[in-house]
Amino acid sequence: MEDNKKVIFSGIQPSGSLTLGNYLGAIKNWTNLQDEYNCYYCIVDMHAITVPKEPKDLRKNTLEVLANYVAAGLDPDKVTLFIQSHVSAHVELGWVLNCMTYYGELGRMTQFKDKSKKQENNNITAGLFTYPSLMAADILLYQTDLVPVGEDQRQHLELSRDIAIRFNNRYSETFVVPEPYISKVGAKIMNLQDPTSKMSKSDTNDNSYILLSDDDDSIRRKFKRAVTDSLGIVKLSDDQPGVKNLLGIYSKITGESVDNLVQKYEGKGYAEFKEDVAEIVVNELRPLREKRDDLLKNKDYLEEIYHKGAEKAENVARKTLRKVYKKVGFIPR
Ligand code: AQP
Repeated sequence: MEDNKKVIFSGIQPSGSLTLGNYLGAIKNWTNLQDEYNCYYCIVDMHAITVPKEPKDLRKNTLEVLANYVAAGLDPDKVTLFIQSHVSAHVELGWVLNCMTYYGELGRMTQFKDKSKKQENNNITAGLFTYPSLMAADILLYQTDLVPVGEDQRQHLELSRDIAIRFNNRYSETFVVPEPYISKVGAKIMNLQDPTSKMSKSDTNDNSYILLSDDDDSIRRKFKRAVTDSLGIVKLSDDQPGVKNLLGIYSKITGESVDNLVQKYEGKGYAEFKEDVAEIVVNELRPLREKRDDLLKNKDYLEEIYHKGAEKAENVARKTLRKVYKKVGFIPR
């Protein structure tokens, strides 16, 4: 890895099959960064257990996320691909940062508020509450300059920055303070049934999301059912969140500007527009799905990738952790 390159860190939870939101908001952007930056892309399995998970599903989803990373074009020889639970420095730094994060800050996180509402019997775990300080540890361990995430993660990243600044002020310069790297188009892909909330892999309504594992016909069916409005005009307006979302998806995949798309669909109804969006998504996801399925047949290769990734990540993470332990006053072993 070259030292003069800026460092990028990002990750995805193996909390289910990945969605078009994870792909367009995260992975697709990551592939464009791998030559210019020193990139760490993690599968954050420890974050995934902040809400209960079946062990066998977690194992399956973890390998699937890795296969999706590689299928989407991330080159394991250029970037560091690894599983969070393989590098114990994440929880170790996570604990130290927990002790520097305020209760009030964590309580203000909108993801915590949203996810805790969905928990049955009010069984909200401490892990869900302190998720952002573990996320701060993930990022700060690698002296990360830039964090490419979707708009939905901006608030967590702001908190990571605040924690880094607080630590640096209290103990002297230790962490690089990371900046968000959020692309404008496709920054937030919305739920197809309720376009005012984001598309999420843990949603219970199967029609609300497009999964990277969905077959062509399911994708077409879901777009056909996507909620729009009764105006019947394809234009970019906050009053038409469903149409706006479909325009964003179309534009993000093809690179065509939204203005061009609005012109193209002038005088045309939603049916044709939705069919076209569906075809674009089908053509984008089909090769990815096929490659992903091939990779999943080759478990040895996937294992080789995550072993090598953990080793590389561990070396860097330990160095930061040693520095942190010394600064807070822990006696070296
Ligand atoms: N709808 C989205 N639009 C754009 N980006 C998105 N991301 C997630 N959903 C969208 C981006 O994907 C990355 C990984 O997210 P994550 O899985 O770690 O957590 P998440 O944001 O909580 O994703 P989900 O799909 O909503 O998972 P669940 O349902 O388990 O909570 C991040 O970069 C995120 O911005």
